[in-house]
Formats: sequence, structure tokens, C-alpha cells
Amino acid sequence: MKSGSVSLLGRPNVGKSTLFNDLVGAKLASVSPKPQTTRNRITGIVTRPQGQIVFWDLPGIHKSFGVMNKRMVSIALSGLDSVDLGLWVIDAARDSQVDEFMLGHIKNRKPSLILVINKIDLIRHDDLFPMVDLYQKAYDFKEIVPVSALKKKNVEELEQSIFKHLPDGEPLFPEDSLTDVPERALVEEMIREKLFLYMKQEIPYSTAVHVDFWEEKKNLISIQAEIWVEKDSQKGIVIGKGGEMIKKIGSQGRLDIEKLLGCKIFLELSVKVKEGWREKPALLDELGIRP
Ligand SMILES: Nc1nc2c(ncn2[C@@H]2O[C@H](COP(=O)(O)OP(=O)(O)OP(=O)(O)O)[C@@H](O)[C@H]2O)c(=O)[nH]1
Ligand SMILES: [Mg+2]
Repeated sequence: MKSGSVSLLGRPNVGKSTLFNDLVGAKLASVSPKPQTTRNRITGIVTRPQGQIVFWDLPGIHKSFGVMNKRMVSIALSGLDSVDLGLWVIDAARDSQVDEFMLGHIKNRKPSLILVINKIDLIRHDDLFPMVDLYQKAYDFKEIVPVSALKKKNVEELEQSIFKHLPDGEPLFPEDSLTDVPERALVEEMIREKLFLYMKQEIPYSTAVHVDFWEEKKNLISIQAEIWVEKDSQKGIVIGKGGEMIKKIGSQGRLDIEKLLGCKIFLELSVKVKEGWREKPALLDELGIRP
């Protein structure tokens, strides 16, 4: 049997979380067109007759400013040291030059890596060859695998490549496990994704979601969650005219949560001002964003 942990590494917005959800076969991670959507590590467990893979979706590696972003990047960099194999994910349409910032981190640590060229649906097939050539010269990858996470193209082949390079070992989790992330944290992610999808400009970056009530009764789970904003002026924007925005976030969030937990959900959202929460270590701890 093969068994090991596999991290998804790379710049923000290259499609790590989209690919993670494909590989795991369930929507656990938030996905949005905005960079820096993922803030924390999410694990997803895949068990096959060949063995077990524990995937880690991670924040993007970027030049970071501010307390929260520095924490996000150190969480992301843990995916270079503490795993059996890394998937360095790049964007076929944008990474025609090797990212020296990423490469610097990689060359320092020399992990086992598969290069995943994602978003191949956006380029011509012929444009792949020079890219493969360039990256092959930059690092000694175990393999280079082109995929389209959005179109679910070549994802099964990627899984086979991963198994090939995993160490032998016994599974760490029971075979029906999907994740070891607490359900509350997954619920927070599903709601936060809607903030990233529907709110404009800087607003999503100023928000966080914190579940503060959870009650299970027969086939219904009642959940109350706070949406944190940094300033009083942002509160009205999240609520929207006549409460329209927060209603939309709640109803779309609820659909994802019901799918994830497999039961009816009663979801109540409120907005709370937590002055400058992104710079406050104690509040980041409370959100579970810990390096
Ligand atoms: N065309 C195309 N778009 C993709 C593909 N994979 C992901 N995307 C899009 O790229 C955007 C970013 O996807 P994410 O999965 O959130 O990217 P990420 O790397 O997790 O981003 P961060 O969490 O911010 O680091 C979304 O709009 C996705 O729909 C792909 O294969 N093709
Ligand atoms: Mg992500």
C-alpha cells in the first residue's frame, strides 16, 4: 500500500483549490476568481485500492505584508517541508516565465515535486512544449503533468502520477474519511467563499466568518455565524440594500453546507465590526489562522 501527504503549492489564483476539490471529489475548499481566497490549510483524504493520499490545500505563496498575510504564507510554506510530495501548480496562461520567488523557496528546501501545469484549456497545445522545457531546466521535478482543473481534464492521470511517487505505508485514516477539518471550519469556508464571490474590491479581504452557535436536532442543524468586518462603514455594504446581500450570501452558503453535511440547515448570519482584526494575533488565533 502507498500512503502519504501531498501539498498543493503555488502563487495565489493558479487553481489550487479547484484542483484540490477535483482530486478529493468533494467541495471542501473555497474557490473564487480573486487571489488569496484560501487562508488556511484544508485536508482532503482519498482512499483507493492502491493506498491513501492526504491532500493539503494551502494559501498561495506571495510576498506578504500584514499579520494575516504573513501567517497565510507561513502556512503555505509548511507544504514544502512537512509532506511526502508537493504539487507545484502553475497557470498555463500566465506562468510562461519561471516564478523566481517560488523557485527560491523551493531550492532552499529541495522537496519532491510534481509540476502541475493547470488551466491548459486556456492555451494552444503547442504552447505547452516551451513551458515544459523551461521548467524542466529550473528544477528536477519527479514529473510534469498538464491538467485543466476547471474542465476536470487529466486529473485521474495526475492521481496515478501521485501514487507512483508516494512512499509505501499503511493508511493513516479510516477508508471512508474525507477530511479531518472540523465541520464548523468547513461551514465558515463555504460562507466566506460567497463573500469572495459576491463582494467587490477590497471588501472580501476585510471579512472573516466565525461560527458561534451550533445545535443539532433530528434532521436539522441550526447554525449562527458572524461575518466580521474591519470598519463600521463596511457593515452596511455586507448587509446590502434591504438586507439583499446578506440574504444572498446566506442562501447560497446554506445550499453548499446542506450538500456537505447531508442534512437540512437553518443558517443565521450577522455582521460584527472587529476593528482591524487582520492585524490582531488573538483574533486570527480565534479564526484558526495559525502558522
Ligand atoms: N480556465 C480555467 N480556470 C481555472 C482552472 N482552474 C481554476 N480556474 C479558475 O481560477 C480561479 C482561481 O481558482 P482557485 O482554485 O480559487 O485558485 P487558488 O490557487 O486556490 O487561489 P488562492 O486560494 O487565492 O491561492 C477561479 O476563478 C477558478 O475558476 C482551469 O483549469 N481553467
Ligand atoms: Mg485556494
